[in-house]
Amino acid sequence: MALLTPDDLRDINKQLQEADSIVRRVTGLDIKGICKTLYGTSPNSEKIGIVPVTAGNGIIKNFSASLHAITQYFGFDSFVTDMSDVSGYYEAVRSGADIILMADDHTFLAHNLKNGKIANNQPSTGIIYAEIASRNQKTDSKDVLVVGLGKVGFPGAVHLVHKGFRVYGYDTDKTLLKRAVSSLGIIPFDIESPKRFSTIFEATPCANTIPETLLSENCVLSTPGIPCAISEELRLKYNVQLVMEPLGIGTASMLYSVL
Ligand code: NAD
Ligand code: 2YJ
Ligand code: MG
Repeated sequence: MALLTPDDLRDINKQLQEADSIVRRVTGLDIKGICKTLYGTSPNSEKIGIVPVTAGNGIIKNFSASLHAITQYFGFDSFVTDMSDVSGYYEAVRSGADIILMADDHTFLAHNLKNGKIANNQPSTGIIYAEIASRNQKTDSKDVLVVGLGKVGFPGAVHLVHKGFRVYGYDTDKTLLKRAVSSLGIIPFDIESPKRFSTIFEATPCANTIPETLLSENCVLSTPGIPCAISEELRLKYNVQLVMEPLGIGTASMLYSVL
């Protein structure tokens, strides 16, 4: 399980603003607009309690502060508890939180205490990055390549199949690839074949997972995967429309899904 680092979260407001403007250029909607159409929900003065968690590898510097900045960016009323863990959870509920946000090394959840809905960061992230990819305004093609079919990529692939896309999938783990092919009917993709795509969704923890032979001019690469799936050189060479941000887009998806 790849953990976020304080460095990934540096200047989260700026990263979110930049991601928002690319999402707008690619889809015609901003991140809020994507969330509203995806889940059919809108915020209604919900108060969000962010609880730092010390379990496992412990507090990630900037994590709770970044969630605070992200929730404020999306217009939510939010606060970080002074206490951590169980005491922090108690503090959040006693201070009137409607929604709890908290993460250990394995699970990052949003739990709406008012309606009982709960969201997990990994599928929520896969679904929203897949949704952004599916809204590529610059193409009529129904072909989408999904690279990485794990906890984030698989739910994203499911979403694209449900939306009627012709989904090509690739994962270095052949068992995972077989599972996705048999359960979703996606097309197993040979990463060495020279087919160029206008839309790619990538969710792996590795760098340089997309070879040049798959890129087309102005293609959309929607990727929550850290580090980046392509080099800066390839991004510039193909004018790749890169949607990549470390925490905010996935968090927005979680929050709107529990409203
Ligand atoms: P995971 O381990 O469940 O899945 C990753 C998959 O990628 C695995 O199935 C693995 O076999 C595959 N893979 C590795 N190298 C590959 C390669 N070169 N080509 C094709 N497939 C390859 O991990 P996950 O939970 O799905 O997370 C994926 C990435 O998304 C991680 O980097 C994680 O940190 C990141 N993430 C980002 C956000 C965000 O908001 N930006 C949120 C959640 C997760
Ligand atoms: O409260 C804290 O500061 C820490 N306990 C946060 C831990 C954050 N967890 C992760 O980054 C894990 N990868 C699990 C979340 C999956 C989303 N990337
Ligand atoms: Mg994100």
